[in-house]
Amino acid sequence: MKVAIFLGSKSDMDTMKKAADVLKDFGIDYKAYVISAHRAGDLLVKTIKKVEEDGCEVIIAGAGLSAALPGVIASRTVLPVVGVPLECINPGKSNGLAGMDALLSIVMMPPQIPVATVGIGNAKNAGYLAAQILAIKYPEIKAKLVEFRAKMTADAEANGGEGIEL
Ligand code: RP5
Repeated sequence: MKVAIFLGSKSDMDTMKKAADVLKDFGIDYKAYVISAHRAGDLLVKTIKKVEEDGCEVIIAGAGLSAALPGVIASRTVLPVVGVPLECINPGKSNGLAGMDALLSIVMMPPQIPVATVGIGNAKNAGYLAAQILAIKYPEIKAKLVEFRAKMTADAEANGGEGIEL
């Protein structure tokens, strides 16, 4: 397993699945865990150790509301942690501050313990960033990223980037 994805709650699954989908596209092996930093701190610490022992090289963590999860993980490992602030979508419960609460909580880490924070709900970018970090070490992942970017350029050319008539 190269990447561990942590979710603060099962209610975060739909959004965080998008990070997993990107990893799948690049053939990157991952495992996902639902563990709240606030509700199950001991289990979280144990699981961080376990994923390190299993060879994990990058961690993605998504959470909503006060969103301690990515920061707590970063405090417990020197692996790079990519944080995804989530809008809390919970029918019948408060939806928090539309993700601004989680964004500020995750991005405003104290010095020495960084979390690489992507945009609110942008779990896809967490997947791409994890792939780019791994590409430093794995040429096959780098080759796939280069190919993916080349296709983006070709699509942009085909979609008006080479000039259009208006
Ligand atoms: C956060 O609180 C979770 O990441 C989730 O986004 C939010 C609500 O959690 P649940 O009440 O749905 O478990 O910790």
